[in-house]
Amino acid sequence: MEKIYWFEEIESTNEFAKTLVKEADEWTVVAADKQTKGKGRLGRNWYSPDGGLWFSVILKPTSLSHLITLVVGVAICEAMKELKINTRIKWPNDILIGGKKVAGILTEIETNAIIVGIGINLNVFDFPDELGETATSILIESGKVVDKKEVFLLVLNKLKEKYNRFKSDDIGELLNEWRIYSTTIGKIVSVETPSEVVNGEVVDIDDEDGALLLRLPTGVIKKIFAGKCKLIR
Ligand code: BT5
Repeated sequence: MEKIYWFEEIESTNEFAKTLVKEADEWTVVAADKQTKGKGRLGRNWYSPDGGLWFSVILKPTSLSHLITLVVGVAICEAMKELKINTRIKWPNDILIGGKKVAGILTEIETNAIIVGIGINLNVFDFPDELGETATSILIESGKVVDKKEVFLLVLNKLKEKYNRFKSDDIGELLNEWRIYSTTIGKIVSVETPSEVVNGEVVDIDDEDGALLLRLPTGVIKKIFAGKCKLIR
């Protein structure tokens, strides 16, 4: 059984999860109605008002790999499908509706655990100006207010199902599921990695580690492990 901490307000559920991670059992969950310092990747901010679903899960798999981000993406898309909402995944961690971001995943690898942070814009009406063009919510897309706890349990259950398969080494099939939701494969993209910007066509993701396989204009296939991906066409 999981242990769930649910706060009305917190700085960041990922940061709080970090304070528990050493002693915590797997499936310790930290959730909050609102975050005052929600985090994205690489120090970016994550807008986390009331109405959204913001939570972090502590997992302790034997191999601590970023592949888990892809597995979580599939779990979120499947949960959304049950709500009759079609979502797609932009590698590695953006969940989109009609090209706009509805959810994000922040995977942080600690010494003995992985903290998976999930943010889903559920009942969020509007966004700050800088996100107006790129972000959306379930409420904006469907016109319906959804039950936060119900979506939380749905996502958590999907995550358990996928994670059990991940642990039993069913990676190939999970990656196939990821490919079905992907909006990145076959596209021309520009990827900003920590060290450079690389343009090319996405041919696939790597079966071993989920890295992006990019065909450069020279024809060479380059493996990208981390970065921010912009769709060009
Ligand atoms: C992410 O980062 O997409 C990871 C988001 C993870 C949030 C969860 S909420 C629970 C847990 N606790 C935390 O503190 N974080 C996790 P990244 O790919 O770096 O995207 C960040 C960018 O998305 C920002 O720079 C904005 O451009 C945009 N953004 C910020 N807030 C957004 C929102 N609510 N909806 C859509 N886009 C947003």
